[in-house]
Amino acid sequence: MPVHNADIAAIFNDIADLLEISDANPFRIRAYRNAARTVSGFSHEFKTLIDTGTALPKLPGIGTDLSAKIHEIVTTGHCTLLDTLHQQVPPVMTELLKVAGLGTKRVQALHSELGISTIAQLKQAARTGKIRTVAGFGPKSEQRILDSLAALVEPDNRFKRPIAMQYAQTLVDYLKRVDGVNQVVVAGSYRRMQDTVGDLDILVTTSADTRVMERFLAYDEVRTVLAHGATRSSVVLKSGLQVDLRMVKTENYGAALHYFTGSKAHNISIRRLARARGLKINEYGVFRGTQRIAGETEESVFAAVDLPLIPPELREDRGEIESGRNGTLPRLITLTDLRGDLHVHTNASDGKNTLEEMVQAAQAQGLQYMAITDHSRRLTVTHGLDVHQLARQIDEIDRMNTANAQVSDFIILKGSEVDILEDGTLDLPDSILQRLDIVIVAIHSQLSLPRERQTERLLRAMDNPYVNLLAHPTGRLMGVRGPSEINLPDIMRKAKERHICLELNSQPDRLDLNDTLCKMARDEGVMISINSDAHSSFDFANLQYGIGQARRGWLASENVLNTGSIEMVRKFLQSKRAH
Ligand code: DGT
Ligand code: CA
Ligand code: CA
Repeated sequence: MPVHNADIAAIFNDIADLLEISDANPFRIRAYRNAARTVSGFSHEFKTLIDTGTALPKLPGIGTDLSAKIHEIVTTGHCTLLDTLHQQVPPVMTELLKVAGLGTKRVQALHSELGISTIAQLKQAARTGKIRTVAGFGPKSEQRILDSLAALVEPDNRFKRPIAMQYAQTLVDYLKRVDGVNQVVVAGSYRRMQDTVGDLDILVTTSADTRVMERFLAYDEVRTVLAHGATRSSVVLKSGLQVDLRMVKTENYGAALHYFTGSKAHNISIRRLARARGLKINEYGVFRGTQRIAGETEESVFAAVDLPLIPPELREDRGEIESGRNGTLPRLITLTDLRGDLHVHTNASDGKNTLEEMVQAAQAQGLQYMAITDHSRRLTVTHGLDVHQLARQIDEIDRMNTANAQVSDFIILKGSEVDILEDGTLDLPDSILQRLDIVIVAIHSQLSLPRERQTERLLRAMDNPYVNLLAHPTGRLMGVRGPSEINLPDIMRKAKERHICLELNSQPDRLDLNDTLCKMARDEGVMISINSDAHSSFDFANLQYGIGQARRGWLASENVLNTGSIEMVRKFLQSKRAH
């Protein structure tokens, strides 16, 4: 039974839940919650690292103890601490703790008095006036419970891309090993590179005598079989991820792939085009009357409605059909187009690796240059650099570049990720900013100011003559908080006017700017920079997620600053100082 990062994260979350119920030290509880988040957002499978004998990465909040636990979980499938906690703590009513106003003591009281252990039972008891009969509760607290039950948001069951990828790749490898299986492809939102997926839609082509359906249902990660047929089945994996598998004939492959790649909105528009030509499109092919005229390849389906192949990332009915017809589809950026990374941290602030280690990792990623942009001092949680520390780093980078020049062409740019203070001024003085090659600015506090004030704050920061790049412009953190309220058209106008790049931050729970905002920036002629925001040498792998989002945002290589040579990048960065 393979152990995925998400399984490790689930165990850490369970530990945190149980510690919470037993009133453990809040710091310890938070350590497990943070570790769960870090593990599930990490771009490499721990199992693979351990199986290949790779040293576990240094990750924020994961010290020796948690590393040992990860090792234990991956190699044994269990965590002794969790097993012990399960024995010590009474049967858990963790889901009740999610109801605002219910702490451990009250949950236990409700359990012992009324036998309540689920949200459904709680709701029933509150509705029928039973809660108020328990000592310590009254009609008022009963009403409060009903109110917070109403406010409980449905859990978001979508899976972030890196996690979906880990489940998908293991399953695809498994299916490919089954006799008689030819092609295996994951369609749906997964193929369209969406930042989250609701479920996996897998298509397989096979020879006649394959037992792939049986093997699929027997996959050891399957928890529940929802539907089981000769050519299509649906299951839920132990992780909660649903997977639909469809067997398609080779001759129908293109039509099926197009249909199940979606999006639904795109499919509807394509079918409308077909109808206008007297054709009918479904998952088996393109038909004129009863005659099938296309469907073996996706190209043939598009060609039947006079379109070139539209890349899956664009299939959202956001203008791709018109562009295809006019011959103006963009040549979408690819990972290998990136020549550098302009947002990287080291252990001088909250990164985990040294400058040298980050240089090695960037070169291993195939990059030719990288900007070191540690945090400024305001962000105390990140051990930001003050003027003197930054000055020392600048000297160190100068020395390294000189030494490197003997052995390689790799260039380190001197930079900083400077905090934008609440009034829009910057956390470092111009005297030090002018010594840098690149100045990134970003908001890390007061993310929920009113729209007008937040916009003013950003615009003022962007007026500083040294600013080159606005990092993670909207501040969204998937599953944690939405985007800040800002007037993006105003920000984009200012960016263009002041030669400031907007970032597409590639951390998989940021992906900020998102797809539609990337497209908007492109249409406005604003330069984008796709950066890893690496905090460890493993994080250059984030760039693949940024590229997925960039492609959904219609970006071509020429829209992205760090596809250029170091000379072009320097020219862009310096162009604003000449103004
Ligand atoms: P998800 O799973 O919520 O992340 O999003 P999708 O796009 O993967 O949606 P899903 O799994 O419900 O369906 C996969 C594809 O199948 C979808 O993108 C388009 C196609 N499809 C599903 N239902 C319909 C439908 O009612 N009409 C059409 N034309 N296509 C559909
Ligand atoms: Ca899907
Ligand atoms: Ca589906």
